[in-house]
Amino acid sequence: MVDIFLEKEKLIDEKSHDYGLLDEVSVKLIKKEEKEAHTTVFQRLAKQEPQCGFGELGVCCRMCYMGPCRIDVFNTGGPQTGVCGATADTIVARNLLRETVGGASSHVEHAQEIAEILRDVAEGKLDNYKITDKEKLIAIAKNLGIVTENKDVRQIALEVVEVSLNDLYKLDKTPSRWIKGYSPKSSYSKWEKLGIVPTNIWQTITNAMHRTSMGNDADPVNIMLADLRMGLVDGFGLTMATELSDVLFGTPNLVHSYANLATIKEEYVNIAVHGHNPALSEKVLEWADKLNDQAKAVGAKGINIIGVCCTGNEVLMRHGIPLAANEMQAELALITGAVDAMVVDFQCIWPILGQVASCYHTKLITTVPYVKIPGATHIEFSPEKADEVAKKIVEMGIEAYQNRNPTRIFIPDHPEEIYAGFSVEAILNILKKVSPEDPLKPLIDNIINGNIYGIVAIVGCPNPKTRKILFTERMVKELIKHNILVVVTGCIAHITAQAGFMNPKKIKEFEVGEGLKAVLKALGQQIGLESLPLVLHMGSCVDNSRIGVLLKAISEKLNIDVSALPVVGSAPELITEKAVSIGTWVLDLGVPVHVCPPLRVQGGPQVTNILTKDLKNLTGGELYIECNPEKAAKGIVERIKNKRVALGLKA
Ligand code: BF8
Ligand code: SF4
Repeated sequence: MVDIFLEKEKLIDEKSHDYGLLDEVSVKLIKKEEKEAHTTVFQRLAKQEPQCGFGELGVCCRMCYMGPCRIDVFNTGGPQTGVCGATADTIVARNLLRETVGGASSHVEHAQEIAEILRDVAEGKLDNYKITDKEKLIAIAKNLGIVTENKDVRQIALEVVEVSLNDLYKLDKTPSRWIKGYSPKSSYSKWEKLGIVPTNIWQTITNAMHRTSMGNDADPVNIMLADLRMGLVDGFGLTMATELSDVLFGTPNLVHSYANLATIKEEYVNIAVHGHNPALSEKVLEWADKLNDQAKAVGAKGINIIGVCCTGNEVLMRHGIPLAANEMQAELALITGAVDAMVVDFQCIWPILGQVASCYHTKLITTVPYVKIPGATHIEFSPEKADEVAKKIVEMGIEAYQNRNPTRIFIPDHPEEIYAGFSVEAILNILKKVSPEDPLKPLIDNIINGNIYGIVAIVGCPNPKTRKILFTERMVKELIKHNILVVVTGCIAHITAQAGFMNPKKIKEFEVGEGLKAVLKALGQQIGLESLPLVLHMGSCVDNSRIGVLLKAISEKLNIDVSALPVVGSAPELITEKAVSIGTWVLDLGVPVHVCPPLRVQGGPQVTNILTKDLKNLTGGELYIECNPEKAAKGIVERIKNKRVALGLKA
């Protein structure tokens, strides 16, 4: 067992002061928050400490009212089972599966909402959205095995939607067509052998809740198989959400923009879009444009939309909207005193925002019937009312602008320049400039010759526990020294953008392996940049599916197993159940996954063994827990080296 208590001490040891290694501007804003809103994330975290060791190890069970039960994993004479007889491994496995359900259902419901918009557009019931990327629609149809010849776009869209919704609810026991169509062949055949390919997606979720309730599945191995199946449900949700969003809102391409809280502009009406669903944020953008003159009429220079968390990634990738704040910085955006409205939809929206917004003139607006926050104004969004709602939200921002308190405004200087928009299509377009017939060839050749030693996908969240030691930045710095191509999504994309890794002009400020530097330079120059950025921004958390699409393409082109590729995933600052479910899907694909803070499995030796050892022989995946950034980078590089050696490549 990795001693998480020791790891925790190490985190504390590395604090240089109260706010750890956080930059001066962040500290200034945090102090302003402390003074004006009487709360900060670090204070709230400190009040929780020491956090419950049973919870951290995953051995607390509250599935029934004979409990809550907890297991003494250190054998100091305490209980070895719960009242019902459940062992540590049973409890750990059940808890993990329920976490994975939490994440997977978030992504699946997100996907379903997008699919329903596409259905209504194709049926002619909705005219305020449209099919923007027809080529993408046809590509999706082909992946799903739908014949597209001699069919018009609406017909194709309807058939794609039918397959999508049928996957969710199908009554026959055939496997999900999305999972089959989008998964690497070698991984898929392993899943078939393990019997974990889902059929009806919603039923798979219901079953997971059922089997983990009291008095059902007590076999840790059987529960872990259900967990791996839930990872595939998550992959399904991610992929469907991304692909259908591209159809409706466009597939991202290279964009130039700026990152950090300095993108808030004092003379403008600032409206922050926060959450995950582009169906809302796209409309807010549209109406901000239409009502710009209205903002000027009240003395502003115009309307400035800024992006928070994954919605920020969505609108950056498709429109170049500035990437202002990650999930943890959402409250700091309000502390600037210059955000006039913050509109949210679902996921990763902290309840504290209601309290903090109430200390300023800011209007916090919730829009989803199942996501309401005390202190917020609720304006219910639905695709039919999208224009009306978006217009009202923008108008509320304009009105609130007039109530600002100028004495409380503090906006940092120096937005960080960034290039983003690296969808798989965008990456292939760049590679096509070098090799029009076979775009993957230059990428694969450079992996083979070692210029690119391996690819690491760094995904997930900004955990205040790891933010203090700048975990992500330190790990990325180590990886790029070793010629690792880093791709990012989610809030990690915000972190790396703010740290300068997406600014080609800053490459010289970092120690970068010569091979990687040369490749990025050569490819960047194909598109008029001095180099590609050190870190490629591939989108929001659902856009992890883009990484899956790329892995499928590479593995099938080379005809080798995904688990053999020199590729590793990492969630170095994990917060949410969604990050857990994404990680499970990546393990399913056969890719090693690094995490910190430790996944809550270490109280169950059998479950820990399955994830860190046995899985290598099942899917090829491997869980790797390490909470020191430099050591984590070393462990990741070692894993890539082993894969290169096994492939007979230069190590
Ligand atoms: O889905 S990275 S904190 S915003 S969970 Fe949330 Fe984590 Fe951010 Fe996007 Ni993803
Ligand atoms: Fe305790 Fe078993 Fe009930 Fe869990 S299900 S709370 S272990 S009695």
